[in-house]
Amino acid sequence: MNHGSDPMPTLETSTSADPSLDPKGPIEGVTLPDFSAESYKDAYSRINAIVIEGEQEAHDNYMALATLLPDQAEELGRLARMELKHMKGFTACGNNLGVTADMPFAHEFFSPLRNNFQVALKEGKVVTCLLIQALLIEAFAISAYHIYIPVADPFARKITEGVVKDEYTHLNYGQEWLKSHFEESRAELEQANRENLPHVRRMLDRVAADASVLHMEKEDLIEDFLIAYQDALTDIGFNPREIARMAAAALLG
Ligand code: PL3
Ligand code: FE2
Ligand code: FE2
Repeated sequence: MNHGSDPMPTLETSTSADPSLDPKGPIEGVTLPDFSAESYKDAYSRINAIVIEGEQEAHDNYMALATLLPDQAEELGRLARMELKHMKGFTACGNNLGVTADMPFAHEFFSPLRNNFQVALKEGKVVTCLLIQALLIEAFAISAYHIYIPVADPFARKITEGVVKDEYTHLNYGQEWLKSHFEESRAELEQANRENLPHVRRMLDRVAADASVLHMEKEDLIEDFLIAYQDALTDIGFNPREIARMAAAALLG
């Protein structure tokens, strides 16, 4: 990955609680795209829509989880509200660039994970719902936002830096719940991983060409996603061999 620490001229100087984000602005080896190019705006119309739709669905998913975990309703409601704030932030990013988000594309993009979440919800499968939303979708968001920050326009960069900190608290929420129910959740987690990780891989494949127009490389997205996801699985209680087997599901799907 290309997170260097060269003291280049700065875009802005906000510091971040996340040490993997370089607060010094442009990084050696990173060239910023032309944010006003038609090709940039075209790719952004789909990526921006994916992010807006993802944040909206994250809101809906936490509200749905609250019906399965009524004693957690207050905390889940708090997470859901953060997602709406993220959605508004990313809507502003599109408006700022004069881009119209392609929402029908994004709605279809999320349909495999949305459908699997809805089926699990109807069956009362909390563990599967948490794996899909709090682990897979949040890890996907964290990787995307990390890789986006160094190549974002200054307005979007500021917003994304704030959002990514929140996403860690969402990943952590799922992690803590699953950790404290590990033995009884293990089999369902493995099954849900097998059924959903291949969808994440296909989502990454589908977004790669547009992401590259934004100067985000697929290899970096995959690397960052796997780091966040594997860290979460380790914390929950899986051993390295089990995690390797779970990650391999992405190749088989
Ligand atoms: C959870 O809180 C939100 C889920 C959102 C999913 C985001 C997936 C993003 C994939 C595209 C990467 C580009 C990021 C650019 C940001 C404008
Ligand atoms: Fe979010
Ligand atoms: Fe989130």
